[in-house]
Amino acid sequence: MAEKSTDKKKQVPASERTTCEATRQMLEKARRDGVILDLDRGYDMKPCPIGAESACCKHCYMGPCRINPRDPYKKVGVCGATIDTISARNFGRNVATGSASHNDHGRHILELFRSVIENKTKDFSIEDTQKLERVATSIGIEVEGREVYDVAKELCDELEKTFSNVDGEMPFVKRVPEATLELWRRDGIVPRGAMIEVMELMSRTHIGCDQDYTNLITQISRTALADGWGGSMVATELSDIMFGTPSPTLADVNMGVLKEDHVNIIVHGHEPAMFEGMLAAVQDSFYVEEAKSKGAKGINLVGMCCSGAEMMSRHGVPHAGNFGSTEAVIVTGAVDAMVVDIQCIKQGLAEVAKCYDTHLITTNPRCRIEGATHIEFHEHEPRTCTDQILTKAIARYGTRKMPVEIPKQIQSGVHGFTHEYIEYMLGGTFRGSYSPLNDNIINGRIRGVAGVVGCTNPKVQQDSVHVPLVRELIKNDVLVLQTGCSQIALAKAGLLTPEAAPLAGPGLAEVCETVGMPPVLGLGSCVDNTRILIAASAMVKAGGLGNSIADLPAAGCAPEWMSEKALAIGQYFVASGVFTVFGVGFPTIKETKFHDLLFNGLENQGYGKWGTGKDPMEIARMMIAHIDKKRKELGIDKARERVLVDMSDRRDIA
Ligand code: SF4
Ligand code: MSK
Repeated sequence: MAEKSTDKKKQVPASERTTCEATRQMLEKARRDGVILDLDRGYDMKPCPIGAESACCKHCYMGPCRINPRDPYKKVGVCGATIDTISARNFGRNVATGSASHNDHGRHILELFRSVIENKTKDFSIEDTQKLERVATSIGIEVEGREVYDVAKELCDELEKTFSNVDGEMPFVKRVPEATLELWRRDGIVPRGAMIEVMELMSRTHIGCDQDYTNLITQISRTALADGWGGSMVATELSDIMFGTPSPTLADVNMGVLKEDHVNIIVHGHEPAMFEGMLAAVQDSFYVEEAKSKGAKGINLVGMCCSGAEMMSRHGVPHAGNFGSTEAVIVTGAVDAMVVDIQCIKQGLAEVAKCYDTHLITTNPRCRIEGATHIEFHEHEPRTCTDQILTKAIARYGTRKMPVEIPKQIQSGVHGFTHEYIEYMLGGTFRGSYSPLNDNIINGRIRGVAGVVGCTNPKVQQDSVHVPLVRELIKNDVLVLQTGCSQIALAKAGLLTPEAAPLAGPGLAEVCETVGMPPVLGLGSCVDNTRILIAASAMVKAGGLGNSIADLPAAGCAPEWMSEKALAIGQYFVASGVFTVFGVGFPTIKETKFHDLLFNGLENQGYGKWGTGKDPMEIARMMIAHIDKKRKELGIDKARERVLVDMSDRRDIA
């Protein structure tokens, strides 16, 4: 039986759990139906205060050992480990897991790429040969006068090293600006291969191994860089080559994309292949007719979370909501099947799906859930899986028992920006270049660039930090690049349209209006954060803004983060030179040397640094102050007043 809500006294208004109106409605309905969602579980959970600050260790069975967070240097673990060792090891293992997840994803995409070029997988192909050549050229592969197959084969062999190398440097490291790369070489943190970096970090964090936090941080950075400049970048680039590089496309977001009179299938997860397979299958006239024979007007395929963001960017597939809405959307009763692959798939979905008679279907052998139906997806025969899913979803539509209540909220926006498109949009077809962007930064129209990315977290009212933070940044002429669940939060709030340009400060608004672009550019899923890395490198290489990524007037933020992947992403941005602020909280104790290293010391060594804050205005202030500091160091600072978003601005876009 599904978990039932019993303690009504503890419940706060649903509007305190989320600022998303559709999700609020569904949370209220769930409560009426007696079903507990993650949004309530998250608020009701009282996290262990010692664990929250990473002041405990269970790396061996002499412990677990706890340190007093209020007096972290008073006590050590049974083995003598200090708080700095304990928190560095815990942080390192978080980063290792996050990096492993992205690298596993990237390696899987590489395997698919190899099987496509070897003609073993016939349902997918090389869609974008221009991108193939561009990526190959970027790592030194000769393309002139060669067959597509030859170039693809060499690229595949070369990118394999991203995972399997045990020495040398990863292939995509060739894209890193020289000064940044020199810093990594100086400190011995250039990633070799993902497998060895993750393995070495796990080994170094074993009891009685690396017990100097200043030494541990080098392997932590190296493992994180193996994610950003390794597996994640492989995933993004090869997905573009196989499924097409996104370009700006109009797409609808929020639960209003569900249709009562259609068979609704939601795809949620991170790998694009299964979603691509579903997209092809729902167009099969046989299944469309089957759906009609059950009284439906058609089949409605929508996405959620990151694979949803990726498919929205690439094909304009509608998107039903971010991580914080994946359980709530099932409460509509309108979801005939939710199909999942890997990462960020809450186990709680199985119980909620059972309550609302929705098929929850796992498709990947690396992610099965007790209580869900497993129908494995194989790239070489996608229809074996997708046809079964369609049959189940159509049958469920024909026998829908649950009342259907679909929130009306729906918002159009422009998605699908890439670093290639930014170059083209600002530089033109024949002289595509980042120089116009740099020029606008140097002349002060654009104050700087911010990446605002990452998850939602039920510890925080859903979307309540993402939206005001981004509004404050654009108001202060900071161009915002977005990915993942953060992008969906802003899309729901209506900021991913050119019509949002007036919400920006006068300089940024002028650039947006001239080019016809939104002040907030959506770049896709969490692996697509690598698009931000490449854009940052291109800005350095275009000239005028310093020699390394650390010189750029830029900052990053994951305001409502929750996953270990987010920590790996944060660390690869910091190690690449970016000031990166995390909301919600941070798993270190402020008074410790390890915390000081992350939040100050790394910057003194030439890297970026971490920051943390909870209030969106406070986070914006920190990011803008950093951007201004970099402008000053570059000698492009001008006296400028920071503009605060007022109430009338807040009401402009509901
Ligand atoms: Fe305790 Fe040391 Fe074992 Fe960790 S490794 S549990 S600090 S004894
Ligand atoms: S899905 S990692 S909740 S962005 Fe990539 Fe969203 Fe964060 Fe998962």
